Amino acid sequence: MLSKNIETALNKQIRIEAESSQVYLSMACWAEVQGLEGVAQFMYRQSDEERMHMLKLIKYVNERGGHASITDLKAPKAVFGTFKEMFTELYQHELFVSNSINELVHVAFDEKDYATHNFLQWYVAEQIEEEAQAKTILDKINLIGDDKGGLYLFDRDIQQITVTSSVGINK
Ligand code: OFO
Repeated sequence: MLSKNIETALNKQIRIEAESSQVYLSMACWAEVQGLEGVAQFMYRQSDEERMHMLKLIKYVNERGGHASITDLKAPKAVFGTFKEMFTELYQHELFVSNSINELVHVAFDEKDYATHNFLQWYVAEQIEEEAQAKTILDKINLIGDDKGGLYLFDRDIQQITVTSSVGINK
């Protein structure tokens, strides 16, 4: 059975994962209307993954005697100045999510809720992977700069970008 404190903290994370899904969906739309199909597909996939992260938390809360709350969400940014700006925001967003997961792990530990602490380890590993991937992409974008040809190739190659983290978690 979850304590009220843990339930509230997990519900906060459910909302963050839902908002992450919306953030990447909005990035997918912007990339798509800019004509970068590869980037758009990558963002659509990221958005789906965030929804999966949200669902995993929802199921956990409901199965442990809590009640997952589905709330209204903050509207994501719809327009970006450049692709570099968009990928910088993606990286910053992943850092923010990692922080939030770390805080959650801390709460679980403080409350001696070892089942939740154990459940959250999947998210800890996932964030290592997502942060590494976002950083790899941002490094590539920084190399390309404003070069249109580079961006064209990047759009083609982004489908292949995957970072094998040392943790080796399967999604
Ligand atoms: Fe939910 O992993 Fe990214 O944010």
